[in-house]
Amino acid sequence: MSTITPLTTLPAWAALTRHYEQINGTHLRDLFAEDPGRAERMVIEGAGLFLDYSKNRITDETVTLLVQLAEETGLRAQIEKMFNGDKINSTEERAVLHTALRAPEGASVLQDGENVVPAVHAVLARMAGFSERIRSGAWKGQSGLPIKSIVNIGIGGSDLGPVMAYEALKHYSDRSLSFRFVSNVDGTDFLEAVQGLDPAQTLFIVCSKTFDTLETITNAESARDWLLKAFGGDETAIAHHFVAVSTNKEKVGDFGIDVANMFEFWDWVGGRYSMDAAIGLSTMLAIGPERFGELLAGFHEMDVHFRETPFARNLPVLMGLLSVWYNNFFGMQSLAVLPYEQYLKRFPAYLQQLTMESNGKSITLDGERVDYQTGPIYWGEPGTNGQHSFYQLIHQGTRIIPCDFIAFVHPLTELGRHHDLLMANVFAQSEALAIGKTEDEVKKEGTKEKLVPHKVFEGNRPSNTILADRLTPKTLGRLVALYEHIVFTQGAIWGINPFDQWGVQLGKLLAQQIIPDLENPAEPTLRHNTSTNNLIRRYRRIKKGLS
Ligand code: G6Q
Repeated sequence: MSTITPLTTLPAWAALTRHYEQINGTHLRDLFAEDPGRAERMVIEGAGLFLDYSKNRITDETVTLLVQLAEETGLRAQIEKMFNGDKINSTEERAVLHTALRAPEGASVLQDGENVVPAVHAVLARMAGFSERIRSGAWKGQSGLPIKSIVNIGIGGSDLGPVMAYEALKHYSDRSLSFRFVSNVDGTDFLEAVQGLDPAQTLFIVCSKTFDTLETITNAESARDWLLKAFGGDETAIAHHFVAVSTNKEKVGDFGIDVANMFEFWDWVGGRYSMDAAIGLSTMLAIGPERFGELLAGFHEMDVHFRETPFARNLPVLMGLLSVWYNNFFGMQSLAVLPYEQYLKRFPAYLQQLTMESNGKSITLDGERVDYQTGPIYWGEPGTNGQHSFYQLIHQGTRIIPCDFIAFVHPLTELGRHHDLLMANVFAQSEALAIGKTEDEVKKEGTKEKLVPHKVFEGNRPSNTILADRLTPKTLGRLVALYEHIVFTQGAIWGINPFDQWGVQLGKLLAQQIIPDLENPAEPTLRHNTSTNNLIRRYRRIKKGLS
């Protein structure tokens, strides 16, 4: 029996359905023409970010109704539950406390009656001490040489955050150290990552919450072999060249890494919410402890904004609600995140996991199947590159794709006119999408009759523009936390659990069953689906050189 009022029976849902009928036929061109104050009114400044949301297919009434929906679904109470350490990840019976990872020293966040903040800061202090030793050259490899290359081994949440943050903050990184990231079980990933590295000056960080992930353990074993080969099999080298980040001390020890070289985190931190836990060790090594502290401060600023700001002025709440508006009422299926900042080139990939692993669910917290759409498909690439590839579909395709443009007033690297040109493009794109170009306008340009329909831009394509001052560690923290809380807002509206990932399990289990079928020297009896059986037989046959 359901204990939660089904989403589609809420009064705000019905009101939004009626409101959608009224607004669907309205063009953004008219919304702007009829309301001169729109652009000034529909902006929010919060937690160091500026959001212009005026180019959305909304009126003030839409915002009122969306906020009403958030109230009726209990978003406010859900937010408090998260911050207070309630076990809101109900299918795994865990608290969801990534916000405690960036709580300032001296704050109190209770988990099962215990304040977790001192433990968080104790790990941060150990990470800082270790980072200083590596960065200063005090930490020596097996042969007495300082570390020059750091290889992060991890996958999913133990990889995407570290890679994205390293790329995003490269400007602030110690360029005398090189950083590489290995995630895929495809051996090419490992071999390419260690290509040209000197084992005597290489440090591996094995990042795994569980320390039993097939890809990570396989890569870590290959790393151990690679290192030991260079040191004639002397296992004492491991302590100088391997550290671990995990919640699982026992397995770290079993692997052969000294637990003194392990940086801990906790089961109340989800993998995709862990880049600001010890999983961010590579980030700290790259930018130093002080700047890592600024990153955490940025996250925390957004946490406070999310928790304390009224919904209509709350960046993550409003952006989350707008995505619900498009996803559930307009039936738009995807959402593009388009950073106009080359350093954010891995940000869309990072967001794909954050958003889609979190809200790619079809069962409510009550165990009922949803009768509405949940997580949209997130994707994107940095501008202006994307403009010369997939933007065509965003401008003139049959599907409408709401866009989040992210841009910065100041570039990190000054180079002639480049930044003004970049910014001119981001401003131009959102205007072209919203306003478009009418048939009359195209004709007035003297366009040949038969080309006119091809050159018409419908417009009415929605977007948000986030304009920040400069990409600093703090701003990155604010941006990541913004999307974390957008995901939270969406999940609360849809009544699903954004913090589990059961969908990843089935494929993992099946792979485990197939491994012996591939490695068995004798012909195995295959009991899979017939297509899978055929593929396995063909693979075995060709691999053995039989055709
Ligand atoms: C993230 C997911 C998943 C996880 C990886 C790696 O939220 O749970 O992407 O991070 O499967 O897991 P380990 O860190 O346990 O190796």
